[in-house]
Amino acid sequence: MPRLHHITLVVVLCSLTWGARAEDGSDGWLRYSRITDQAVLRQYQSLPRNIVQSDSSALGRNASAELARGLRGMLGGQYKENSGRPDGNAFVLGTPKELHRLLSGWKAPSDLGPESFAISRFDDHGHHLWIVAGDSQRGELYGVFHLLEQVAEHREIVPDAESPSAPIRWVNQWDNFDGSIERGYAGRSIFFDGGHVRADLTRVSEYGRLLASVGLNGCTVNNVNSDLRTLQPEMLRELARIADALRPWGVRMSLSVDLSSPQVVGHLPTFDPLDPRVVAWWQQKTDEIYSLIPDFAGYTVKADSEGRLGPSHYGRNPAQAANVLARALRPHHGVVLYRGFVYNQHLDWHDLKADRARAGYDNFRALDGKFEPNVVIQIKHGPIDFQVREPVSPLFAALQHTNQAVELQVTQEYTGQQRHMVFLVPMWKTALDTDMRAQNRSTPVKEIVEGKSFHQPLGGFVAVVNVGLEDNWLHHPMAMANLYGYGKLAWNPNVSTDEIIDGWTRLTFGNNPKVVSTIDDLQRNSWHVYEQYTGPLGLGTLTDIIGVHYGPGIESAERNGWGQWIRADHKGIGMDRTVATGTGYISQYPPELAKVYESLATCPDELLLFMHHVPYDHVLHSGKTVIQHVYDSHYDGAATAATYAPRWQKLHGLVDEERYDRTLALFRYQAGHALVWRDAVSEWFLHMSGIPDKDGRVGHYPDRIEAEAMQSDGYTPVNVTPWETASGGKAVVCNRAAPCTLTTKLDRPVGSYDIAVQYFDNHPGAAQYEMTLNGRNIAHWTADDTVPPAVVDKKLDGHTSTRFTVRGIALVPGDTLMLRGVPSGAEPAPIDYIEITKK
Ligand code: GCW
Repeated sequence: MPRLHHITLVVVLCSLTWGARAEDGSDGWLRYSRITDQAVLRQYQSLPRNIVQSDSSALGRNASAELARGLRGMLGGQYKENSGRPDGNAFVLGTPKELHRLLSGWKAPSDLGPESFAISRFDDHGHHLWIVAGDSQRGELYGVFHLLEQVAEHREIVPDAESPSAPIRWVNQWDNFDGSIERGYAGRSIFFDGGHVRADLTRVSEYGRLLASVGLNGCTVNNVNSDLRTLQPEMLRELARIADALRPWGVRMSLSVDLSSPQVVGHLPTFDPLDPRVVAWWQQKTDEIYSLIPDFAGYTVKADSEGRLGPSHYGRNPAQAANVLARALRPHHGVVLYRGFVYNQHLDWHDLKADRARAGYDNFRALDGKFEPNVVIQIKHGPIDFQVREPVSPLFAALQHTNQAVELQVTQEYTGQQRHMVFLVPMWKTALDTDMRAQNRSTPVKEIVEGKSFHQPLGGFVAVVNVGLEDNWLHHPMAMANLYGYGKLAWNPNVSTDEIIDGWTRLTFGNNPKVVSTIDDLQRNSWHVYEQYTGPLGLGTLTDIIGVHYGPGIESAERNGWGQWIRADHKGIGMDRTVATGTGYISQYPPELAKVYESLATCPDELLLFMHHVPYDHVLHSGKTVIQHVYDSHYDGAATAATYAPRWQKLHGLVDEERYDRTLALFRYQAGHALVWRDAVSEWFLHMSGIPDKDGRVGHYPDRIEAEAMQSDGYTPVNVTPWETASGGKAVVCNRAAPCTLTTKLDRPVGSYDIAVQYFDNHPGAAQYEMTLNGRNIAHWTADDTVPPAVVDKKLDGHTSTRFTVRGIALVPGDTLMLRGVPSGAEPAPIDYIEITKK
C-alpha cells in the first residue's frame, strides 16, 4: 500500500475510534453523545457559541466548562468561554449580583430561592442572550445541567426555573478506610485504600459531577459503622483532600463519627455527652475540622445500634448526644444527621409482644422537640431495614417538632445486589406518597421530610449509594437509574416515575424510540417482579438475613434476636402487629392510617403479613388464598424475569456492544437466579403448610434430572443447607483433583431442546464444566462469576446457586448426556440438577 494511503487510513481509523469512545458506563447519564439527526440539530443551530461566566469561583468555572463540554459533545463545534461583557450572542451564567454587574437592564426573578436556578432569554444591545441565573454558584451549575439534559433528550430549550424541595439532598457511602465497602457491590472504595485516602481522587471528582448533575449536595464518605480513627488529626488532613475534590461540584463532605471518639481519639476518661470535657472536646474537634474544611457539612451518627456505642452507655438519650455535636457545628453552619436506626438486636423470639418495627418510634417519640435546630433525624423509609416491601416508618408522623430526613438505599442490599435489575423509584415513591394522616390531615411522607407538614426549617433526603471503583459505578448497567432517580426525587419528589425512567434511559442509551420504550418498560415493572419472587404480601425479602442478604434463606429470619421474624408455623404465617391481639405496633400510626392496617378487611394485601398473622388459607382481597398467592407470585415473577433477556435481545445493534453484552449476561443470570428463589420459597411453603399448589407446579419438575440420580464417576452427593436452596435438598460435588462425570440416558421424543444445568458458582474458584451429547461436546463454561458479589462464599446455597443453559439441542430417544466437572481450588464443580425443556 502506498505510504500516503496508509497515513490516510490511520487518520480515518483514529478519528473513528476517537468518535466512538468505549461505553464502559463510566459517564453514567452524562454521555453527551453527538447528535446526528439533522432535524434535531436544527432546533439548536441558533444557540450561541459564546459562554460568559460572570464570576470566577471554582464552582462557577466548572459550570461554564461543563456547558461547553456538553454542547461541544452533543452539537460539535467550538465554544468560547470568557468573563467580560457579552459582545455577541451568548450564554451568560451567574448569580443575580454578578449578572447585574454585566447587564444592568436585566431583572432577577423574584423567587430565586436557595440553590435554585432560572433560565431566561434577554436581549442586550442587539445580542441574544440565554441567561442561566443561580441563587448561588451551585444553582448555576444545576441550571447548566438542566439545560444540557434538555439537549441530550432532544427537547427544545425554553425559559424555565426550578428550586429544590429541601436543603438536605445527601448520599451516604459505607466505605471503610481499608478500601472495602459495607454492602457495596461494585468493587472497592473510590475514596480509601490500605487505611488511607487514595492518592488519586479522579473518580471522586467524577462522582461529585454525577451527584451535582441531579442536584445532590452532600456526601458522607465513610461508613456509618465509623472507623475509630476518623477524627484523628492525621486522618482529618487526608479527608480534607476528598472535600477538595467534591467542592467544585457543590457537594459538601460530611463524616460519620463514633460517639466514643472523645475517649478513643481524645483520650478522655469518658464519652458521656453531658460531661463538660466531652462537650469541650467536640467543640475543639469541630473547630479543627472547619480549619481544614471550611464548607464541612456535618456529622452523621449511628449510635446505640448494632453494636455501636452511644449515649445509652451513660443513661443519656439521643437528643442529649446529638445536641452536643450540633452546638459545636452550629457556628460553622454544620448539621447533625442522627440516625433513627436504633434497635435492640437481642430481642426475645419467644415474646410475642416483642417487635423490632416498634423501635424507632419507641426510642425517639418522647424526644420530639428536644433537638437543636441543626439536628436532623435520619429515618429509614420502613421500620425494619430496606426490605423489598415495608410500610413507612410511623416515626415520620410522630416527630412534629424535629427535623427529619428519609433514608433510602440505592445500593441494592436486600433487592438483588445489582445482579438483579430492580428499579427502586416506584418503591420510593410508594413510601414518599404515603399519606400518614397526622393530625387527621394530608401529611404525605415527602411533605413531612421537606419540612412542609410541620413547618420545620431543615430536612430532606439521604440515600446510601455505595458506588465502587468498577467502571460503571454500580455494576449493573441498569442500576444507575436508581442513583439518577434518587437525585431527581430528592430535588422534586413529585416528578413521576415515567418521567424519571424516560429521562434516564434517553441520557444513558440514546433516544431511539424502540430502545427507550423497551428499557423503560423493563425497568418500570422490575421492583414488582422482584417482590413477586422474593417476598410477597409484606413478608420482607425472604433472604438469609443473618448473612449476605442476597439469595433465599427463609428460616434465617426466625428464632434469633434480630426481629425480622415472619412467625411461620404449620398453620399460619405473619407478624401480628395489631393493637387488638399483637405487638401494638399499628397504634404508632396516626389513627386514620392505624385503622386501615388494624382491620383485615382494609389492610392492603401487599402489607398483610407485615401487619397480621393469618392461616395459609386466608382469602386475600384478590380472591386468592395466601398460600396460592405465594405460589403464583413466585411463578409469575420468575416467568417475567425470564423475558428480560429475550426482550433485551431485540435491541441488538441499537445499543453499543459493551453494555449490550454485559446487560444480556446479567439478565440471563437473573432469569436463572429467579428460579432458585421461586423454587426455594415455594418448596418451603409447601413443606410448611402442607397445602399443594392447585396448579400442581410446586414439587413437580417433570423435565428435571437430579444430579444425585445420574450415574457418577467421582461425584458424591451432599446435603445442601438450607435444604430448599437445592432441588431435593441435595447436590453433588467432585472432591478429588481429577475431573468427575455424571452420565444419563435420555428418552426424549425427537425435537429441539434447551438443556439447563443448575450448579453452584462459589467464590473464589473457577471450576470448569463441559457437556457432551453422545460423546460430542455441546457446551463448555467456567464458573467464575462473583455471586454473591465480592463476598467469599464457599457454601452451596441460595447465593451461589446459578444456571447455565445451552439452547436448541436436537435430541432423539436413547441419547447419552454427560457432564464433566473440573474442580478448581475451593470449588468442587458442584451440580444440582439438569433440566431439559422442549423449545
Ligand atoms: O441494612 C443494615 C445493614 C448493615 C448496616 C445497617 C445500618 C452499615 O445490613 O450493614 O450497617 O443496616 O444501616 O446501619
